Amino acid sequence: MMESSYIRTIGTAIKIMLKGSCPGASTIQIANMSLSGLVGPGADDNNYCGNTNDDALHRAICNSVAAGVTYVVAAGNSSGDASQEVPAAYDEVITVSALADYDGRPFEGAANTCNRDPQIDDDFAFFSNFGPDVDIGAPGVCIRSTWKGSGRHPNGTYNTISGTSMASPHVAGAATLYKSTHPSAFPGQGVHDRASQHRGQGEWSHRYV
Ligand SMILES: [Ca+2]
Ligand SMILES: [Ca+2]
Repeated sequence: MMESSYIRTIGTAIKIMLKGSCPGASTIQIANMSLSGLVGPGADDNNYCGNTNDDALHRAICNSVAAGVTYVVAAGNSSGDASQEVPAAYDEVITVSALADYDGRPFEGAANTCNRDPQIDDDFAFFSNFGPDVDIGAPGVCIRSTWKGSGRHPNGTYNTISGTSMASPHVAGAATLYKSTHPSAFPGQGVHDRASQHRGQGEWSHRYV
């Protein structure tokens, strides 16, 4: 969970990127944000992009989306409504909940692959945020990925963890593939809507679907 100072710092980083002072900024088309900050009701001032509640992060993301960058963000791991956390609450981003899938196949039955989380195959992750702000769900339980370096592995290693931070990169990858074959697709009318259309039958509006 982020503190407000970190949220402001990320907003500033996005603004710097937009100004072109970040190397390679002009080539960025998809951004994954595996992070969330609990801010409570009113986190999203809806179509006003943070201008009515002085939300610098929301303003920065809206400006970036307007410049053509698609944002894919973690819904958050508070087992609550995603509207309480940012950037998950913003309507301009693709918000991703987590589900468990241990075999890449539909229908429950595959065994838990990390034995740490009491989570049934093909079920909504117990820790995942939910609600109308969520656009899509993706695997986020027992996910093996790269991990920051420390101790015996100063240059980085691998780890298996669970969280919506592990789910959003799946969607960011899919959005990147879509963008690669639809280069003119814009975040609002293109990539975002395409992701929402393919979210399946679940509405992701309740704790479990
Ligand atoms: Ca919202
Ligand atoms: Ca499965």
